[in-house]
Amino acid sequence: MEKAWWKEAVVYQIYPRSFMDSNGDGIGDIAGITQRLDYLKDLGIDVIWLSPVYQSPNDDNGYDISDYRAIMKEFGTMEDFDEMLKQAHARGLRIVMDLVVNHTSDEHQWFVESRKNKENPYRDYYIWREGKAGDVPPNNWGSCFSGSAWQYDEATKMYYLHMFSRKQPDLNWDNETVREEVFDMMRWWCEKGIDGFRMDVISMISKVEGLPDGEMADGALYGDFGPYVCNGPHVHQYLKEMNEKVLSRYDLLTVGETPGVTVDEAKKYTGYDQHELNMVFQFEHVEGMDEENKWNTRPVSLLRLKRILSRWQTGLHGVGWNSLFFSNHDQPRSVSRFGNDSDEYRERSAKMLATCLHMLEGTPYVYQGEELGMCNYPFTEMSQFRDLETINAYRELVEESHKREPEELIRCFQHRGRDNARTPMQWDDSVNAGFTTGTPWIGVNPNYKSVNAKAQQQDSDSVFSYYKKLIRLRKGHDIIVYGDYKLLMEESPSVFAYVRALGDQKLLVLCNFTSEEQALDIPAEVRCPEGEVLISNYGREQAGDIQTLRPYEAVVIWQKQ
Ligand code: TEU
Ligand code: CA
Repeated sequence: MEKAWWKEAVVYQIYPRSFMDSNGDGIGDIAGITQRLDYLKDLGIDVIWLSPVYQSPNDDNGYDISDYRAIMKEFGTMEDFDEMLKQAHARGLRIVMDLVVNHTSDEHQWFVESRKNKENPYRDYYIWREGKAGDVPPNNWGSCFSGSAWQYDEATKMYYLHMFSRKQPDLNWDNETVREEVFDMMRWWCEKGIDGFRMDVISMISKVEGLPDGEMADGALYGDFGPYVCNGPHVHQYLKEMNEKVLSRYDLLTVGETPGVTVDEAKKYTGYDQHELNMVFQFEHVEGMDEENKWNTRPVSLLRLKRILSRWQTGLHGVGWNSLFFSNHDQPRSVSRFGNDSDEYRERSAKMLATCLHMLEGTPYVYQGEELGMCNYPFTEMSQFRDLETINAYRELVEESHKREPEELIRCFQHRGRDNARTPMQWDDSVNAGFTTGTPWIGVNPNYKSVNAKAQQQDSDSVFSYYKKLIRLRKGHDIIVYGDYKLLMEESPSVFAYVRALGDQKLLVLCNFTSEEQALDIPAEVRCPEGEVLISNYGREQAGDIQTLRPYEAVVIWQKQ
């Protein structure tokens, strides 16, 4: 398989608002990131993906951009950005920018013009339609953040489409001028020396012509836009164009965020012969468990997780490339969701999850604080939430439609809400976890006295030290990057076991996802009794013939014939 630096890299995602505040206003900023580059270097990661730092009115924390070539005031200046980029590069760290171009902010100059009148040269930059008789929106699509996907605009008495908030109007990618504007802006950042793009909801940029009504599920308030918006008719054409005009001209890491993607679609986005993107984020393993609605407290099914991840592993092997993640800024904390965040098992299960993920084929992504085993926040009331997805869902489901009970829904938010991932990074045990000297924009998790970076950097047995070791292993063992994958113990609801193979090497990965001891059932030909233990979260030193795994135990054994 062809080698590439972005296959060998580990990416670390920074959510700047919550990473490090350098000036005491309670909001993380770019100078704060620069201060902590040595921490990331110590961890051993290669690439930083920065969630958006562009000018924004912050309806959706920077995912609503009003100027793509300016830095958000709260985060600092373009000089701060240039300095951060320089300092990162000086340490051998690359910077990947978030590219949010399915939509802009409604405060972007393009939209300010577009809404003025129907003849405006920017009118066709966005998706405007007439309503149906009787103040009915053009179709029945619901936005991802509650309510209709259409907003009526008084000035021209027409509706504009917004798949996300009302302040995030969708760009019209069918307009060639829009595409050229986006490509221009991308080249501008590339010329600055950035190292790649994470492309926000890039699977949603091409809508089916005619914008047909979506199917209405039982009890749903809006129609399902999925088939008409995700992986739409021209998305691959537009990405090939982007690749030809921008991406292929620089040495970049590119990852598309692609809601609704299937393995077959992913082959088109990431296929080595397709000339679109390096890899995509798929969501089946984090969202696919939800039959109807993400607001539930259902536990994760390991069988299902294994089935999904294995399908992606084998599906893309040799054809395209996987990205590997259990958390990001839109997901709850991985140790709370897939592991066990009790005092007894938090560290053990955080290490197990990391092992399971980093030994798969693909590029691993570490979300800030995951390397410390940071947990979900104990939210109990609405005033603690900041995320518009959560706040809008409460308004729609409790206050307007009375479909849900307040306490029950808040329990679901506590379990699944995006704010779990957005509480401040826990640097040390001083006030506000060392994140800010001011008042943090969102509450600090009360467990920061025991869960923080400073303590873990000094402790060779910490989750942080374990991540360091995992990341280093990847650099010394090409089988971790390039080996193929086979699932073992397929029917076990408790153990995730797999074997990787490359030439005369074997890598056996054994993970117990439960708090009980589990018996193993590994075929003789893939057991590696003579192998070397590369890493273990119980300090296991000899491979031998392992018969059982202790609670949340993980072990990786490497053998060369
Ligand atoms: O997320 C896209 C997306 O699909 C999310 O709506 C995701 O499904 C949801 O957050 C899970 O509840 C991207 C960004 O990652 C997210 O932060 C933005 O809010 C969104 O796009 C709009 O830009
Ligand atoms: Ca600040």
